[in-house]
Amino acid sequence: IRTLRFLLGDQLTRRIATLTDLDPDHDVVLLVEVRAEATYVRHHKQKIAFLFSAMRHFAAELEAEGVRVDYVRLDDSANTGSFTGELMRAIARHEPDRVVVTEPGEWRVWEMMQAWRDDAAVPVQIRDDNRFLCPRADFAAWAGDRRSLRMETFYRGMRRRTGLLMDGGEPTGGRWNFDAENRKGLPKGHTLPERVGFPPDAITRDVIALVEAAFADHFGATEAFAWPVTRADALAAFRHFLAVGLPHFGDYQDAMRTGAPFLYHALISPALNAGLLTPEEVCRAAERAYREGAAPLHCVEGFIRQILGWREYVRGLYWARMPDYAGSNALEATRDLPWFYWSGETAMNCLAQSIADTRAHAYAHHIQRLMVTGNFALLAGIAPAQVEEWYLVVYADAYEWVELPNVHGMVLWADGGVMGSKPYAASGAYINRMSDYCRGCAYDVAKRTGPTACPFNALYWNFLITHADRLSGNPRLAMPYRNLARLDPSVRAEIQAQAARFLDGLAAPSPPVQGALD
Ligand code: FAD
Ligand code: DLZ
Ligand code: SF4
Repeated sequence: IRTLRFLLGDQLTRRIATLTDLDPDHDVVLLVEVRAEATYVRHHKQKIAFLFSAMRHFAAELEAEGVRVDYVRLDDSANTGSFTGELMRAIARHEPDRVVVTEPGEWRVWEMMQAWRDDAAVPVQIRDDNRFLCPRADFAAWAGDRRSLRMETFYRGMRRRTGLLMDGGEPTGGRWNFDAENRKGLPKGHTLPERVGFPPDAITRDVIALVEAAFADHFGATEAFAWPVTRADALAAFRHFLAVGLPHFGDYQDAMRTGAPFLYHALISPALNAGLLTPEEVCRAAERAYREGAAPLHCVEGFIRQILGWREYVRGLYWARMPDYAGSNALEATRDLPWFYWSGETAMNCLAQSIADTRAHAYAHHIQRLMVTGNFALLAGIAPAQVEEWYLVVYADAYEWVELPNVHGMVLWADGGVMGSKPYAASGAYINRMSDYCRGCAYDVAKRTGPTACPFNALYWNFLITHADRLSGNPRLAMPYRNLARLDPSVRAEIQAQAARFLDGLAAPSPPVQGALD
């Protein structure tokens, strides 16, 4: 064997750097299902099933093309359970001249790869991940050692660099950003499109059975599994989004509705992150939809900004600032993650709904992640590492390169402003404006204090009071701090007492444990 090409589970594209010079006559492609990757955090069962199924389908496609594939299954008796163990075993098995891999999506695996270079009996070549539109080195050069890095500046550079939504040197439509038009709530009675689901085929059913047996104690249900696990199905899902979702994507991007986990979102992040779709092709297709008159500019710009802007930006930031990035805790948040993040057992309806969606689908859309589960964790001062682990576990699209900046930086402001100029703290009024959750809630969103008051309200004011030293001078928070200053000191004290009572209650043992102690 000339070259052993080791493909990780989130690198499932024929165009990945690992395979560009593949020689079917002399090379072997290695894919491995390993326990360590499924358990370094205890991923949602659907995430593991999605990835194993996508890996098995991709391996079959390579084989159909005449490529020699060495596929190690989770239940193969000699499986050592880790990337390193399986790579070393495969080197012994095939005796290649060299190993080729593409850089991974997580620092943890990057460190493993450095060790392979030292320890393997043959040379190990690590290639740049050519799926991203901004190479790591280019982002690092842009970032330099600046303390704060704004997405908007980066995004404009990426528009210029790729020519996406550009007319000559100018942004199409004369503006870079149509975010102000992307904040509508859903009108009452508005009918939403159905999700295009992909019911499990025989391979996915096998994998689900394997996951249910091997990872029985992991979070999440598999009954509603409907993710596309091949490139062909991922393309079909994306085409449906282009026709049905994109024309409304911008308008209702921030809306939330009970029993409607998907709204007009694209549902492509698991496929995109695993390699079944490429960011460039989905951006180009969205632009084409605008040019052909199939979707309005503010929707297309909103969509392209998420991928060309946010997605590339968080990936660049992750690699430019790791490993130190994960260690900061600017707001000194230390509270334990409440048990209801796993059980969904809370009277706060917005949280219960978002967590139920997450458990059923390994998915929640952006605003649920940011303004419900995220906002609560920020206001309640939950320890960043615990919140980050939760987000890495529960979503089918979660890898540290994308999860960490979103949680550590955007949601928790634990980086002290590298990513966002201010924390996204909000009271119940925001959730009420953007959703119908409050109508079905045991709490009253209009109240700040008292036994039925929405907890988000006291927590929000308490958050501003607690962090006044750090945040009150921030010009983007001038208005909330002016409102706070207008509150009568007795009202402030009442709010603080309300928040303290609520937060003390969070520390209480979860209901089943309480039952056991009685
Ligand atoms: P759409 O809403 O249809 O958006 C289209 C695409 O834009 C997404 O598929 C995604 O690739 C990209 N995108 C949108 N927002 C972001 C963003 N903030 N960062 C990076 N890409 C973005 N996304 C992940 O892929 N993995 C994660 O682990 C992840 N963790 C998140 C954690 C928090 C706290 C928050 C606030 C956001 C997180 N996101 C993550 C971003 C975003 O919520 C998801 O990408 C999106 O919900 C995926 O669903 P979709 O494909 O329907 O997205
Ligand atoms: C997430 C994941 C899981 C659950 N299992 C595997 C696996 O068995 N084999 C594999 O190659 N990759 C898996 N992955 C994805 C890896 O964790 C991912 O490649 C790294 O986190 C780097 O991004
Ligand atoms: Fe959430 Fe408060 Fe609304 Fe209940 S009232 S759904 S807790 S924001």
